[in-house]
Amino acid sequence: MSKNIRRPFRKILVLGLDNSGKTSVVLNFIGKINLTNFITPKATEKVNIVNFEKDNFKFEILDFGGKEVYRNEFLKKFNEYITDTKEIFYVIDIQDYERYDLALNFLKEIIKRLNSINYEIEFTFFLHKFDNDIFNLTPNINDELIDDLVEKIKNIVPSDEFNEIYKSTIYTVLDKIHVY
Ligand SMILES: Nc1nc2c(ncn2[C@@H]2O[C@H](COP(=O)(O)OP(=O)(O)OP(=O)(O)O)[C@@H](O)[C@H]2O)c(=O)[nH]1
Ligand SMILES: [Mg+2]
Repeated sequence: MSKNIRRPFRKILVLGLDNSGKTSVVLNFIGKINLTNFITPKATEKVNIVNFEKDNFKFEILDFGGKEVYRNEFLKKFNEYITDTKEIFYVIDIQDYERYDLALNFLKEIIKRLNSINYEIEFTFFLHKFDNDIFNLTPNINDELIDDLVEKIKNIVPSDEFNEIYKSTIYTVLDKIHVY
């Protein structure tokens, strides 16, 4: 007899702008936390599908390319991609504060489409690259800026669709700080 145990299936879409750290978050999630994996990941083209088992779940993770062309392609084929999806990981590069609005606009487009088909989903947000204090490259990032970003996210996403908002960084992969 085959040992084909049916595990619960969980499909996750990983979305956000280009260079926000989506692929790095996925590598972290699937346990590839050797730092060399994070040094020079190639920009994702279209979408990369990762199948993975963890905590008795079978995960199918769709790691999308975040460049404008791929974001538009995703929105165009939204209904196809969303089928069977339980959760969206939405990744925002907190050091890229000049593109917060662009990141929020893409989020709005996703919510609009979810609403139009009445599709309920869980969201987990990664306020990623939370290591500006380590390198001191982006001193403009302060608590006020982050609080404002969190408020804006909460205003866009229906409260019953919230899972969590994390601060995350590949430099302390085991240290996720729960902020909501
Ligand atoms: N400082 C810092 N850099 C990071 C972090 N995570 C990823 N990076 C860097 O950010 C760049 C982009 O990371 P990716 O994971 O490829 O980003 P992506 O969102 O998958 O990009 P696309 O595939 O183009 O959409 C890489 O140079 C990473 O090394 C982080 O936590 N902190
Ligand atoms: Mg990528």
